[in-house]
Amino acid sequence: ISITQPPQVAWASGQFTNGPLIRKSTRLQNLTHVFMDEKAWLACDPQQIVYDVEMVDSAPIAGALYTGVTHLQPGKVGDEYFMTRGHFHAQREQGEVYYGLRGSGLLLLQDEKGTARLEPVFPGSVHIIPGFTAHRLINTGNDILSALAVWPCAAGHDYAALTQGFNLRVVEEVGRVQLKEYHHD
Ligand code: PAN
Ligand code: ZN
Repeated sequence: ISITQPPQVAWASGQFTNGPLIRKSTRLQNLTHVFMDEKAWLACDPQQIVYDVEMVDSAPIAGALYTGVTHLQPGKVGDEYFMTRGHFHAQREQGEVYYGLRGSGLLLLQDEKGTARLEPVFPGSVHIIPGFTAHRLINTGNDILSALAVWPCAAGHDYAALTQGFNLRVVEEVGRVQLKEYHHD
């Protein structure tokens, strides 16, 4: 009989201890054409980290699941809040679950017809992301937004399908969170 120590996550911070872990940082320079205001994006520090993903290094064998935490920094490009790039799964039918750990923000969900909706993300929030649904985290708060995700290794990521972007954007106007319909030209 063997007892194996599993990875451990601190719920309050989303920090993992006891790997095996993989880390990836996404900086403003990696987020070309993601934010609405191109001029404002060019004026930002390209090296600034927008989000880090730390995930358990699991073997992508049939039926396996990945677990990872996204830490999304507070900030804006122009008046648009920092957000993840967002994606459909390459295997469109594959779903995912997000759990809010700290901070406050929004989960943007958009189906293949382009219909968008939002769920508030907060410590303890549970988000069932169905298949055929693109997803993106948006940090509308002043602190780091951390959320844990579990998804099938087989799902894959399709970023290219969203080159037209999401139809709904979240901006700060006169100090308040505002939603804007957005259609790329
Ligand atoms: C998450 C995301 C993570 C980063 O683990 O990959 O939040 O967002 P982008 O992948 O859109 O840059 C997930 O949804 N995995 O499927
Ligand atoms: Zn996903």
